[in-house]
Amino acid sequence: MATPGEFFAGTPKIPYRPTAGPGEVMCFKHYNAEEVLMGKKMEDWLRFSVCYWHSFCATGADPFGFPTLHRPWNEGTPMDAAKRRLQAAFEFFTKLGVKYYTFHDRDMAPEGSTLEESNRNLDEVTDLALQLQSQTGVRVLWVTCNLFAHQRYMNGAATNPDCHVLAYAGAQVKKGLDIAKKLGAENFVFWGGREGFHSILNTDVASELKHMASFFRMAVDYKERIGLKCQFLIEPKPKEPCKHQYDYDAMSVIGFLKHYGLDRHFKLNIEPNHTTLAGHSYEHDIVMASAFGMLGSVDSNTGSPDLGWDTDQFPMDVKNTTLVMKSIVEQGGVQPGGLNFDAKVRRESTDPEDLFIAHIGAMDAFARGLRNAVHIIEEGLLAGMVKERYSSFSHGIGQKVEDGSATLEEMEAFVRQNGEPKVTSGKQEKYESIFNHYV
Ligand code: XUL
Ligand code: CO
Repeated sequence: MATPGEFFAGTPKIPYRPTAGPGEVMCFKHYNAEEVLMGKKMEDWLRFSVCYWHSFCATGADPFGFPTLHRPWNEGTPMDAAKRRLQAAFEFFTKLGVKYYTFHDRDMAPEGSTLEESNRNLDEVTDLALQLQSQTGVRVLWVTCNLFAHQRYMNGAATNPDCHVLAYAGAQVKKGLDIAKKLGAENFVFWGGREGFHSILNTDVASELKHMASFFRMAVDYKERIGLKCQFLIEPKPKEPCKHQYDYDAMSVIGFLKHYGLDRHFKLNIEPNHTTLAGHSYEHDIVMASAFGMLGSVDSNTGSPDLGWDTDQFPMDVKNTTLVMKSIVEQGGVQPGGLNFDAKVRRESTDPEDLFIAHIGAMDAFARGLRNAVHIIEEGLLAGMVKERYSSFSHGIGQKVEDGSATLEEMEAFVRQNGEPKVTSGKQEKYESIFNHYV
């Protein structure tokens, strides 16, 4: 068994080497943490975070096969393993040069046979987490509660037809919020893993949604009472595990929050693999959430476009990262959120160095995306073309539509006076060609 501090003994701190050759994958060629772009360091634009569940808890087991990833930090009793995992994770964060991590309560410490025992486990392991955080300066981007894995949650947590289960989820979130405060988490995520339904025949949709809103209200209330200063985030996902998930995509979550008057307490944590499962393009929910001032954080992963499930791959496509970073830079950054790698190495990627290679590759893909986005924004060519495309809304009748004061009678009078609008090319291919120039 490796001892703490030696889990990645052969790996030094990952350097920035922009001139490294194509086969050199254990260095950054694009991510230069301290470099300033548009007034902000790269590390502050990108705010990278490593996720605990995929990178340190996962074993590579899938519905068809046994574990393939035999991690030395997962050996020993559940509590021993939890502590060894933390040591390994902090060694990894530090060597990778990432300042944030994310975790579920049940990744951090094993569930006990009672709520009290689970809470004691969490207290004990998070004491060590706090110590490692202060030794290394690594911080918690977000905490979340696992309200989907245990059997009690099979029919939902906040939307369970049995209030006893909802109460259990509430008790778990109460502790999760205490832990978020203890560790100084900057955000707290709710992913409604089992909040949805498989059959409409046994489901009272209106009641379930009302209960979910009530649940969120209790969380907001408790957060305020304990003086927890972090951003609440909801993570949309359209399917898996439920056939229909209530938090289908960015717009359904925004609609839900506005309907129940909760929108000022929450933002969204957008995961592009979930966006593509909803049938949208990679960047769609990032753009939509940002347009409504609701983009809080990003679970930066990707799926396989040819598969219909959540493969949680590391994001390596520079066109996608450019589109994401364009939205983020245009809204002035994503803080206190960040780019959390909710991504797992393939079960066939069995070498410990694959964990580094995957993160480095994805960080470089986002660094390139950031550089591209900054070029696009600083040169302003695309923005100028878009502005021109909408210029009819800056004066006259267009201005009245813009500020919401126009009437249908005015529309009719305008057309009587001006006749048929002229045909104007959308120039999509021109935009695409210009975009390609920057990638
Ligand atoms: C599930 C998923 C979760 C959330 C946190 O698809 O993305 O890991 O990010 O519960
Ligand atoms: Co996620």
